[in-house]
Amino acid sequence: SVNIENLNTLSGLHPKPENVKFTYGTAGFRMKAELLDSVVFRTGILAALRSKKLDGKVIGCMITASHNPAQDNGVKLVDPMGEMLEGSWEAHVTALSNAETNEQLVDIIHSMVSSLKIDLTKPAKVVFGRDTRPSGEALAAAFVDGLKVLDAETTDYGIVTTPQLHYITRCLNTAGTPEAYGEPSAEGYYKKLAGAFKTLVDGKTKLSPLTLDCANGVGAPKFQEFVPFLGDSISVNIMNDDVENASKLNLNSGADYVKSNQRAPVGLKMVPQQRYASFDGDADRIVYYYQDDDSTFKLLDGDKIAGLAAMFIIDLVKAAGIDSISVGVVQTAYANGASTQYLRNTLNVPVSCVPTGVKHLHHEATKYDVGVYFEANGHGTVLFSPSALKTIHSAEGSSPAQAVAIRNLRAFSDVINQTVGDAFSDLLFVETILTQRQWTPKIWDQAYTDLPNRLVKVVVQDRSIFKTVDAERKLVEPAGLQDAIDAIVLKFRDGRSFVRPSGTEDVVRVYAEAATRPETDELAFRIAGLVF
Ligand code: 16G
Repeated sequence: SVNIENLNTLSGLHPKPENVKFTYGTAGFRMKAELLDSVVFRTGILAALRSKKLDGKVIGCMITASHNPAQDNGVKLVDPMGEMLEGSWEAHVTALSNAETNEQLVDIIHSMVSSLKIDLTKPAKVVFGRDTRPSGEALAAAFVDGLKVLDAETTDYGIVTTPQLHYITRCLNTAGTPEAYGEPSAEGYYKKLAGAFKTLVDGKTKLSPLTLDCANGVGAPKFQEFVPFLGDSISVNIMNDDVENASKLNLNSGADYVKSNQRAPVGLKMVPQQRYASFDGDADRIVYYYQDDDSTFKLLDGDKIAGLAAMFIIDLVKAAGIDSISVGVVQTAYANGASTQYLRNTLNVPVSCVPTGVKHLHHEATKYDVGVYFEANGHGTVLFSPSALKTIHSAEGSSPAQAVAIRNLRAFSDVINQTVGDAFSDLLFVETILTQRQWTPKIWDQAYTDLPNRLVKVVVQDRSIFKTVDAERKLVEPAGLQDAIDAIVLKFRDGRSFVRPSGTEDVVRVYAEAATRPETDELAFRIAGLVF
């Protein structure tokens, strides 16, 4: 059983703040950093338990609060293949984090051990990393204390992007197997991605430089580190790369800012028809944008990236002569209606809609041979099923053109981080496609025209009374509200609107789209009025 004395001593160093209720949500625990010490300590205990439960498989932990301001931090766990912590364990880590006394903590651990049949004599291995937030170092130390409770073996990967930590976790767990994913280090990651990218753009005319806003986060030093591996295959001008000055993190910059405000980040003077991209604070999300000749700002968001990727893969699979491989796309209700139409009617691919949050999209995407998944906000990636990979790797092609397409498909599957949405990897595959086609951002944008849309936050007394079904597109509670919404939506051309409680903030979100900007604004306003 657990060494109680040891636990009491360590836990005493990380007391739980009073009157705070913690919840492991869509993106782990995330809040003001000063409240997180006990939570991160206990997350360490849980990570060790999870590793023991999985027979000593390596569990990952990332200390980050993504696009939140500098004073926040957070923690999330990574399962062995690089995916998010299994859903049923979210309740266990939530329970541990809320134990008020050491006795309760011990009780919860013991009841997990017995109900989940965890063999405590098994080894535990846990790796961790963090973003550039100043609070990260002390929280990492708290995490290590948690690991000590169960004598877990650990490696500190220091400052890394979230997707790098996911990648490393998968590499460690697959080393020496036929599914080996790569060398478990930042360098191994750079080599793998850069090697595949160079194959994909080999012999093509290089595009004009890309300007990359790194939100003054971990993406900046890490992309700098990446540049030598890419050599002269791409040119990127990095901006918003000040990680010394913590208060600048995500401030008026980054993917979330650009997507929400539909405008350039601070410090950027846009030039028409040039390419721009923004990472978020932990580099797991990206959006592109450009300025049109009439000075309008044009966003190329996760939906546009998904459309581009699906278009390219469908063509490549055809060119390779292996169109037995099916391609599907996964979106959420936030996907622009025009993007869904484009995917279904122009590309003729199946589209599924799932609730918000990367884990839901990721899970659904594994159902396709090649599953492209993106949230409109720029979280996403492309998953190749084991059987699709096998087909791609065993195909030979009966003409030189087919052989080239097969080689490209293989490299494409390597340039894409299969563990989680990854801004570096997404950037490289977008750049691959634009380079292969010699497309400007404007040409990419012409696939379809976004319907005007509006997202409104409504502060309500109790967001837990809002219950949704149908991938969050319909409300079942409060009773009658959905009928009222439907009656209003009907009056708007191309109208669509839904209401869902946020998973990360104490608000309800209202999304609306319609044929024109004024109609969209009116629709959003009227639906918000119903919720308020
Ligand atoms: C989290 C999710 C993100 C989602 C957002 C929705 C992950 C890694 N992150 O940040 O995918 O878009 O929550 O927030 O899953 P909301 O529930 O407040 O609208």
